[in-house]
Amino acid sequence: AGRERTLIAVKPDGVQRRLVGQIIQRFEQRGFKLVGLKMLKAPEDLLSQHYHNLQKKSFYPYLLCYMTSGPVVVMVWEGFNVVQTSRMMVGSTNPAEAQPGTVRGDFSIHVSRNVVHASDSVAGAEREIQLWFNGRELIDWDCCDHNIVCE
Ligand code: DAT
Ligand code: MG
Repeated sequence: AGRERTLIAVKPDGVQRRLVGQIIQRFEQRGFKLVGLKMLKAPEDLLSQHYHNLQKKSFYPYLLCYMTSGPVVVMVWEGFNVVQTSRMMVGSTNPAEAQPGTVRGDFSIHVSRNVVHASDSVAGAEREIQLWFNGRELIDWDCCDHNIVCE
């Protein structure tokens, strides 16, 4: 269970607003381990696979436009229960409903500009990690406090 992984991405609005450092800091201080990190301008075909379940939504064209408007910072974080915990740290999809203390609840106001992505299930995380990263880009390393933060 300690090796569960999830995909977290700082979306173009988060990069533009220079929130990357603060977002990384939240995951580090919570106790998770960074195992992959890169910045890229996401190609449209990658985004269409990433958001394959939303292609029929009315907002989908705007979503693609926003997600290709600038670079994203994509990360893989590892640790106990990281998928569920990071969804809580990110907050509700609609920032108007996101609790203060969450990334969206602290840094955003509108659903179309909600700063960050987090995988919503373990299976979804595995799919998204394979989509955004190749195996060589994910680093297996031992964090010295592993046995301190997790049994
Ligand atoms: P989440 O990102 O919380 O997993 P989702 O997978 O349902 O949410 O949707 C993906 C993204 O699509 C979401 O982060 C922002 C955008 N989106 C969702 N609902 C929207 C809406 N009603 N209007 C505009 N954008 C929306
Ligand atoms: Mg989602």
